[in-house]
Amino acid sequence: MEPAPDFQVLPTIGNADHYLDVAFRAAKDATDMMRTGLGRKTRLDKSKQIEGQRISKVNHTLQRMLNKILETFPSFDRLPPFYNALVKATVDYGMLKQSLGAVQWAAEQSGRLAGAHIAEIRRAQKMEQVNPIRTQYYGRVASVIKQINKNFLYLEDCRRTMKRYPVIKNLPTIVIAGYPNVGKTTLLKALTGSAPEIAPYPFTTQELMLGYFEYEGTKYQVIDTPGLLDRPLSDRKPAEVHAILALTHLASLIIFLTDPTETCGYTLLDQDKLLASIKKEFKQPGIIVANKADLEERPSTKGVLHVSAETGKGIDLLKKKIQEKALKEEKKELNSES
Ligand SMILES: Nc1nc2c(ncn2[C@@H]2O[C@H](COP(=O)(O)OP(=O)(O)OP(=O)(O)O)[C@@H](O)[C@H]2O)c(=O)[nH]1
Ligand SMILES: [Mg+2]
Repeated sequence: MEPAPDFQVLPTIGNADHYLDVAFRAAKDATDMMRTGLGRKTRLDKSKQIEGQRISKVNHTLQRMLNKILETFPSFDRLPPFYNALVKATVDYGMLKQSLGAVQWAAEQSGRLAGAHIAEIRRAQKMEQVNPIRTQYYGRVASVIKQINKNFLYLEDCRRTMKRYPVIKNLPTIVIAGYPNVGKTTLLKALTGSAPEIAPYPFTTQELMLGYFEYEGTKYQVIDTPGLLDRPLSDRKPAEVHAILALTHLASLIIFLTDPTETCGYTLLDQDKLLASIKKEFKQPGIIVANKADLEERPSTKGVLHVSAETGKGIDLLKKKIQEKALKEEKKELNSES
């Protein structure tokens, strides 16, 4: 996956009145300074120059601000798949594209109107024609900008949502799934040896927990997804499903964590159902890990790795398995590319 785009630094989007205020004020300040420096020109020429400058300053100020909005929103067609899926799950993608299109349109309209009105000022023969032409440009450009006010407001909404996107590093990534209380967070700590970083996930109550470890020279990222991959997807509302499926783009590998002691409060049968439901959605390789091995001796089941996240038993073996699976996955990718 490519590195995360910088959603955190998207600048605040103002409303139509804000952009007009800034542009008109800039024009006024610029021409106030000009008045004294125009020397021996006729009154008509002075007026033409000042009013033409005002139009030009309003236009350039607007275009600079509008283009900045366009430049700072990421190019959605080229987003890494995880962020692309998040955008589609959290905002109205059509409306977002339409709003950016409206900003582009307004910048072009401002330029077109400015050109036409400046040309008209140049042609003016009389003093009293000049001011009304500038006033007309102000009115028309204000109406263009006000017309897209709802788009500014929508872009600001999107920005606030996107600011809450988690920043995910571009590393082989292990996602942990499993019912509440099976020990996901404890396993994350056992693997990474440290307290997890918390990253927001753009849904009210959920956040991601992130940790990192190095094994034989490779750095891995581990993600615990409390509240997301801890129930079968069939129990979810459609909006939640989209957000959860965005996670499928992150994982190089998935750990299905179970608690065969059932002290978590869920039967092993239910836990297996969750595993099956998640497996269907993720194409990545998975490792089934049975936790809390310190509580009771279990006959080892084929293909299941028994560990204790609490005591650290089996954690090194798990790291080795992670490395093997991740390497296999890398080879597969190489082969499919050739
Ligand atoms: N005996 C024992 N207890 C464990 C082990 N791993 C976790 N626990 C305990 O199980 C409880 C739940 O652990 P968590 O790591 O918080 O579980 P979780 O899956 O992150 O739970 P949610 O965040 O609610 O989904 C805690 O009381 C842990 O101390 C283990 O290997 N052995
Ligand atoms: Mg937890």
